[in-house]
Amino acid sequence: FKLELKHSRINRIHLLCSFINFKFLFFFNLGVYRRKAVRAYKSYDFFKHDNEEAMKIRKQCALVALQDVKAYLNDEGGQIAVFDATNTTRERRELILNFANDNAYKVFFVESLCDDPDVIAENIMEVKVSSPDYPESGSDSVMEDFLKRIECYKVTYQPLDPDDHDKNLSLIQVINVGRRFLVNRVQDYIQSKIVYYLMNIHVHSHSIYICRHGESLHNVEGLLGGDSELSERGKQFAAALRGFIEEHKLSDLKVWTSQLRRTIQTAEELGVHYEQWKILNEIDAGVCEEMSYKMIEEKYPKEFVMRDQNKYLYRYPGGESYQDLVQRLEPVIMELERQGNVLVICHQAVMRCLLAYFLDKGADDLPYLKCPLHTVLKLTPVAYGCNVDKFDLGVEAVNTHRDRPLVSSTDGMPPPFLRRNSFTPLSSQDQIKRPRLYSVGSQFNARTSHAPVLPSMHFSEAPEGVDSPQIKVSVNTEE
Ligand SMILES: *[C@@H]1O[C@H](CO)[C@@H](O)[C@H](O)[C@H]1NC(C)=O
Ligand SMILES: CC(=O)N[C@H]1CO[C@H](CO)[C@@H](O)[C@@H]1O
Repeated sequence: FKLELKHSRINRIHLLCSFINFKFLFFFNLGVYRRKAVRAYKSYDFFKHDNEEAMKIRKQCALVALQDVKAYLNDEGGQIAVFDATNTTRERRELILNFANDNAYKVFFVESLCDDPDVIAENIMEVKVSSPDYPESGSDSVMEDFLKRIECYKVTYQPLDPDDHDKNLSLIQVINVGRRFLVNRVQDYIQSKIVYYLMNIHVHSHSIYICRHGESLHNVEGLLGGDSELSERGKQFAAALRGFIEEHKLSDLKVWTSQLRRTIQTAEELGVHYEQWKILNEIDAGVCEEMSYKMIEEKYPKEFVMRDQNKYLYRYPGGESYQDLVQRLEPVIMELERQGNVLVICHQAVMRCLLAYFLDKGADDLPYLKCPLHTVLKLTPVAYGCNVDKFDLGVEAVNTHRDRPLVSSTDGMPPPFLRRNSFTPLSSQDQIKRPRLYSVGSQFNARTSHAPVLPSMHFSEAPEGVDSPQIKVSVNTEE
């Protein structure tokens, strides 16, 4: 039967898609709509199929979400929408297929099947204890509540049937958290890409350690790029990093570097095996390589201003932009998702991109993330995000961070010409997984006046010992 363990995977796919921005993507999580409609989630009672009011609310939530999907895809340039719900009946799938058919959208189903009790228990602990449904409960009661919730789903659940009834659908079944996969009728590039991600992303706990190389001679002189060697303090950092690895007992650790001397020299000190990746090399500053910011400002004043205007999209003449870098790093990110514990010794711009991926930062913030020298970040992906621990190894280094400039230089002036790359912004502001509720008094109201409305539902405080909460529903349906 089905378990909601897809969340952590889908979350990661969402991250990756929006990160490498091969398409826009928005996330419609029915749980979020439901939580919005039902402010206080009480217990598994809500998920009983014979809880009629609750059933109505869930259906209604689905219709509202589909409406939002439509607005997103038709009017906002969206290209992929993830409709994330436990609608586990043929009837509900039919509803979605008809909706897609009416609007000429393609549908790809992702189903996570899980019948191994150990996997289920582990998953509940990992994924659900940090779920917004259970903000404060202890883990025992969460386990119990969620197991009951699974029983509720089981009553109505009809799995996809790729051998017969659903043989014409495009779908992937992920069986027991990735032990097996069943893939049916993949129609296009995006779908095959999604299959590829699903087959590679795992949900075992692991940590990714990221740091920059030790301070280099170019760092000391304030020069960009190049391929200089470590400074004395840089070498001290490399030694400190060795101590760090020993102290944290990171014995099964994989170490990756770029193919530039400063990262390799740092890794050499560690006395462990390491791999060099060319695609981890620092952003290519083109004609500005081995120049200081001051030199660039004097020699290429226009370039200097353009970079400040949009540091993410700006591409150095003959070099790269942050956007290029993000594209270049996709294989590294995929491999980081596949691996266990990894230490990545890289560079400032590269580290910013990797951080932005794991911390879900947009194009605006990415080029300004603080990644000081001689500091190790430990990233531990969890179901609903990523934990970050920061370790300053206590070896001094120059500061290579340049803050976001205040936008005063262009006061009243038309902004100078911006040289554009092929234009695909990283991610829209509005990408967070929350319902948009167009139907509730927004600008889309007029156009979608037939749109369903999210019901509002009030619980009167249930007295102690009363099993199911009193539910008052005001549902405005057109059924
Ligand atoms: C699958 O598609 C074929 C050809 O379009 C059609 O004849 C058949 O009825 C479909 N099968 C199902 C189970 O929908
Ligand atoms: C568990 C659940 O929500 N089941 C519902 C899925 O969708 C169908 C059709 O809309 C409903 O009838 C089920 O109750």
